[in-house]
Amino acid sequence: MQHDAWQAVLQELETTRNSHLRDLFAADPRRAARFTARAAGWTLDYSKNRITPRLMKRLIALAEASGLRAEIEAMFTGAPINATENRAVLHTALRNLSGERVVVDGRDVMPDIREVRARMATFCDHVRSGSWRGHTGRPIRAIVNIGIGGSDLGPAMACEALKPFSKRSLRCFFVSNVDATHLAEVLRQVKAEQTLFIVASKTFTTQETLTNALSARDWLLSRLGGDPAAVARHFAAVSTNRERVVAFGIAPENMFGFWDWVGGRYSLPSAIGLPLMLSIGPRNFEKLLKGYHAMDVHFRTAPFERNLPVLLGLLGILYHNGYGAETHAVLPYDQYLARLPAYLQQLDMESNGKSTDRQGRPVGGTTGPVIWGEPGTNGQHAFYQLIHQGTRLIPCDFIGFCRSHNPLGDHHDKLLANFIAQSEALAMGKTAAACRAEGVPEALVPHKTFAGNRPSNTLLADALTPRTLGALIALYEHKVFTQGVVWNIFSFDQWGVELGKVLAGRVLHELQAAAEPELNHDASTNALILRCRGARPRA
Ligand code: G6Q
Repeated sequence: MQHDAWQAVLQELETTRNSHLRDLFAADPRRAARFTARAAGWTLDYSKNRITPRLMKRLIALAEASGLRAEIEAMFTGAPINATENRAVLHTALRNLSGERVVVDGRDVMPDIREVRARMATFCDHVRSGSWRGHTGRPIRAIVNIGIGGSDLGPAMACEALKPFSKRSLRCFFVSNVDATHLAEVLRQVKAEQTLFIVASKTFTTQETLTNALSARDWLLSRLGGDPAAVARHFAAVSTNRERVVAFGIAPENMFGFWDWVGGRYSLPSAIGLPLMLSIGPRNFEKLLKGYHAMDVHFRTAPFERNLPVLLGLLGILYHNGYGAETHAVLPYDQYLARLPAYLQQLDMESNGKSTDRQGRPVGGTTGPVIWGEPGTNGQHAFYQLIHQGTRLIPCDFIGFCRSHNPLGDHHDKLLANFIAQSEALAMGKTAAACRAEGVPEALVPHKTFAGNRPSNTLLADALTPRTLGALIALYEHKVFTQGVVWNIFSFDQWGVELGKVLAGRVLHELQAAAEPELNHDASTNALILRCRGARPRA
């Protein structure tokens, strides 16, 4: 981290370390307004953080000293900022609705993006209207996306989030795990003649995805009379690797491409979003892109003092590096966002789970936090105890909506009441004096006292829509980017994922070898391989 600017943050932090949020609110009637910012349909209230105006100034100065402004421009304009893979990072071009050119290696990438999106829209219209027929002449009723990681989590999360906008007669399923149970349980719920498989893989080399895709193809052919021509009516592919898609047997006209400058975990607005477009329709998909774009423009142009991604990024750094917080909880108060924590887990932890800086040296402090969470109010009856009264500091993001898609009785008022009350309780706590005033027996006072001063952000929008979802995802993408810049790490590679892929290939070979293999791993790994070989069914 930029040393002097960070030291200035730490110095200022010492002056506020002993201030309680109760006192900070009492001392400044304008605090909530002062620490509220808005963009792209979202309001961020960050007043329940351990901050003062002076501390925020120092944090903003840290962002400036880290060169964030120039880094943002470098990303948006296609500089090869994914340096270890020598690639541009242009997920923002996928939702660039401004009409501006985006040039990579001397070529404007926007016409290609628009061309693929138009083909996706035509394909989706055919499938949704029923004019696309399966091999036996029946319309499609089930979409099964086969992909993993970045080729799964985004569309899976977004299909769930935007269910109210979906075509209910077209059900979407997601198969990611190489564990056959995942595929088998999905196949039990669909009919071959009415199912469309989307094989989603940027590289088209991923073991899990190809294994599932081959098994799905066998299943389909076994049910449709074995005619290989059926594959063309029931399989589409999303990939950057045309050759391998064709080698798999998927017709090129059913392939939707994207580019190496789209990282897997940033790929939802690319063709990887095909299952989502099938589910919610091209017009709603366009609205999702508008939401992304609105947040992109905000990130690129708003002063850091009012810039939502920058603020969230800096506040995270305050807790992780200034207070030693290890984790960060994401708490959506909307059942449709049930998969958001898992999605953000990958986005954040795969991007910033790095211990080497951009110069190849060990990083000075800690980087990417552990991201976790569950939808409210379920979490309240499970792990919130630890957030309220445990020994760890856990910064939280509360995410909620003023209106519900299911306005049933007073459910939504109750949901919102919990949403609001939890951040209040975390910040204000409950004093021993308040317990005594309520007549709590003296022996129980320590147990019923809440220290409070536990920080949180509140993110609020009118309703969960394609637009607000797009803006929310972009908000977190750019938060992660901001932190990566300040930590001086590369956020867009994932060498840790690659190593696992290579090692699994070697062990697989040893598990399947007919003759007893010579094992040269550590003793534990050797023993595990032998144990599993011993339990294999004999041929
Ligand atoms: C994402 C990662 C990783 C990737 C999967 C699937 O940023 O790179 O999660 O998305 O490993 O890769 P393919 O799309 O190439 O199958």
